[in-house]
Amino acid sequence: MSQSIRNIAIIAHVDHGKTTLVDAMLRQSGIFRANQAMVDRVMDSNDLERERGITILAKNTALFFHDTKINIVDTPGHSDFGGEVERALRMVDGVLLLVDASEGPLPQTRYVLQKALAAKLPQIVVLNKIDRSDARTAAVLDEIYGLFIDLDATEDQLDFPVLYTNAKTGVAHRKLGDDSGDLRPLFEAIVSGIPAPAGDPDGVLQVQVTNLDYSDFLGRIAIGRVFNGTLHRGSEVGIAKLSGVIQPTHLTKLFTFRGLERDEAETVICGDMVAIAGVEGIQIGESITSIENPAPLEPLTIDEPTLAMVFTINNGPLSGRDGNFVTTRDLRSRLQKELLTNVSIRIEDAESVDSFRVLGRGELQLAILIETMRREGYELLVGKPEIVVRTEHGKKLEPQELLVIDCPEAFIGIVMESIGSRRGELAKMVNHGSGRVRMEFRIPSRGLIGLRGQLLTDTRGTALIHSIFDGWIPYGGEMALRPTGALVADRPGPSTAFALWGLQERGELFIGPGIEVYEGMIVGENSREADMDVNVTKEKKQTNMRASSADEAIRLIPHRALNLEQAIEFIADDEFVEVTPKIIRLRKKVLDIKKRPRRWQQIRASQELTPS
Ligand SMILES: Nc1nc2c(ncn2[C@@H]2O[C@H](COP(=O)(O)OP(=O)(O)OP(=O)(O)O)[C@@H](O)[C@H]2O)c(=O)[nH]1
Ligand SMILES: [Mg+2]
Repeated sequence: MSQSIRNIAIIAHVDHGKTTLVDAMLRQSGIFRANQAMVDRVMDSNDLERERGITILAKNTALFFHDTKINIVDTPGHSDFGGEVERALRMVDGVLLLVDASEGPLPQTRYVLQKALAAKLPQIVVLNKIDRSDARTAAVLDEIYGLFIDLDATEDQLDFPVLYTNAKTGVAHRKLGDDSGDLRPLFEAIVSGIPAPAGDPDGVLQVQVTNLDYSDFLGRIAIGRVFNGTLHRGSEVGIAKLSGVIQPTHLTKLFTFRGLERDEAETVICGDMVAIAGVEGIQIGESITSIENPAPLEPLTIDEPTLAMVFTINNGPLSGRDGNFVTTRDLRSRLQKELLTNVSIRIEDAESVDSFRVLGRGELQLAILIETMRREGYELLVGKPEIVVRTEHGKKLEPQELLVIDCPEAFIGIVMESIGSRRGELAKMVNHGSGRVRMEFRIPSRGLIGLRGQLLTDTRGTALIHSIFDGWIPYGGEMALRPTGALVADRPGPSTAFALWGLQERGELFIGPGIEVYEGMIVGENSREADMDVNVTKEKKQTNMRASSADEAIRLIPHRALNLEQAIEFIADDEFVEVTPKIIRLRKKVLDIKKRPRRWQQIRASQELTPS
């Protein structure tokens, strides 16, 4: 029994301030040298996290408060990365449930709290951002009690400590307005409110591996928690494989966490978090135990994926120009590598030998994977996201989401209409009296594909949109597809300003002049329902007119360059997004104008109707 360790995870809805609070905790614990420059949200260490300002991967850190070591897992709040939170909860003895004092509990707050209650982890509720001018702290606390009750919390669980914080300035209060000037009340609440880890340092070794890391120097690194016994550097231990086999291995190096560093250790006793080098072949969810006397821990299970996308090799005419990895073999080995560290992803073979079906929790999760791959030098094509359909007792089921939209009152009508057309049903509407309303819908997950962009347009960028998986419902049949067709290049060549100028009334263009296109590439959105083949390479006929006055006539409306997520949202069933390290293009699946099915949507719909 170790008295001097506490293990906590910080959980919350996206952007409620988890990583900022960890910053403040690290600063105040004296982990950093006084003159050490520290960036904001230092735990969001990978490039994509910094660019997007969100946490994608759960990460460990540790600090000392007096003589107590506090191991902290910072988790992502975006629902697509819920798998990270589920794993983090396996490592800890309690959670800080953070809630924005103005936004209040949102779908992911519900999700993470539900998981924490199910794991019987004690909670400390932290109302953050109390400095916001629109903070409604008391009302939000009521909503949190309501949420606990709604999730069938026991009397004991309802008796949680509450703290009020400003994570940006690093202040925590026991009571609003008390004279606290730092985070001491929070540290004290963690030490007194979260139990010390159980386990016997002399007992049988049990380590659960919840994360993997890789270093060029040390190879694969397993990160996990020692639940029982003691790890000794250099000793022989067994990996309890998911298959039930115990595979012997040698512990080369052990590390514990301290701030952003890892300290080498000779021994790590139960209760602590550890990073272990030398355990080749271990996978997330497996455990490490004694070879002589194995006592494997339950393997980790997490929620199933709900969304799938086909990844295939780039077989377009411009393939291989930008990327280093373009073959089926490259794609397969990269995806297999992803499986090692990303447990909420699955990979299946698709119909053709050079494609794979990648299953995940949401569009953002898959977009992050694609973005990471293109930065590593991969080229690939990805298809339209589709939801995962299940069959249970002979019935076809599809996933449903709880969708929460917060927007100014003026947009209620248009939002309801957009969501209604995607089979969303209003479950609840609350008017906070601030000019904004909060609406809750239940909607098939399919209905969310492309919805975000649409709602932002509908509400002129003012809507806050949050959704979360909410169980399985009977499959509702075909859903309306993208209402517009594509403008499709009918021949290869560089685009010209003259040709684009002639086309811009037809719809919205995705490319500007001087861009190399190929037959079958999508250059814009048609304002009509059908696809339209267009020539974007047309040159103006030479005339005797002076060039300058001729060019004056060409005024191009700025085109809409789609980023990866927008491109994924845009494409229809018969289209691909082409991703290379340098460019994102959209294209038809069938490039050849003569071979391309003309009325693809109707053909598909009639296939749906034919009983197989
Ligand atoms: N006014 C105010 N802003 C805060 C406070 N805490 C965090 N923020 C801001 O809220 C934004 C989100 O903070 P993060 O720490 O990235 O939130 P997070 O919960 O880690 O977000 P995810 O990991 O992506 O779920 C940042 O712009 C912070 O500066 C606070 O107490 N007051
Ligand atoms: Mg974060």
